Amino acid sequence: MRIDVVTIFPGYFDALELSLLGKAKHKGLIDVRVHDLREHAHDKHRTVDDTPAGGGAGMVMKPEPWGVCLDGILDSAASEAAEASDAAQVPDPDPLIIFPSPAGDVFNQRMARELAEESHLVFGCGRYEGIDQRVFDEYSARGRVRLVSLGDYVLNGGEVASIAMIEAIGRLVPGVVGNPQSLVEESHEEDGLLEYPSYTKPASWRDREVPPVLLGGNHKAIEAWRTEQRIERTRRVRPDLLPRELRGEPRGRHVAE
Ligand code: 6GU
Repeated sequence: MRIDVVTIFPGYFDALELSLLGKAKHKGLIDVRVHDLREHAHDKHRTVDDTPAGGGAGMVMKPEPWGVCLDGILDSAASEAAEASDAAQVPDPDPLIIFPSPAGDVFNQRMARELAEESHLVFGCGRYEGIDQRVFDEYSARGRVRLVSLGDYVLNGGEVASIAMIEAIGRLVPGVVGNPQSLVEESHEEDGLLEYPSYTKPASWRDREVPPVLLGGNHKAIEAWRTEQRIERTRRVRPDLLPRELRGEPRGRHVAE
């Protein structure tokens, strides 16, 4: 998977070198390319923002540097796809451009799974006052664009949101997570219940014991305990995630997400 990021703060994305995602980069499973938007601002001061048309507080990102930078990414994707199809490989579908925005569709595990199927994602990180609307209009007219939000709160820009999405998506790319079973057992996968609590050694720590069932070696009993814990935890903190048949409501269609 190729991932391009457009930002005025490339340093944020140094974090992608760490841990699993860094390994995936080095293994060539995920090809992350970070672009400094300012390098595409061609005036003396490398200006990327200006006052809002019609007045109001804050600044709006100017369309021209976005146009130059995104055109460059789309052109390079098209020429790499042409080379790849010359080499008799599958041609790349159009990249999907994602603009992190509190005004977007809310990101979740289902969206992460969908996006992990893409071969090329472009993250356009704006500051929260926003990017000139014509940038969205231009690239929506020419290809696929999505506005995606992390949830109902405000960040200063799209960088931290992009990193979160890249991590959630990247770990679903085959080969990135060593044991694929660990992807299945997690919260929000399969049945949509939260995870059970985990313990390790020592069996007693500060007079706090590992639940005896986990030390008893009865795998049926362990599985039953874990399921009960997942249901109770979900009921307590995220009742909205409980499947209908566990909600004490009339039985109906099973909704896992
Ligand atoms: Cl994706 N961007 C910004 N700037 N703020 C957010 C967000 C995204 N999601 C929640 N708040």
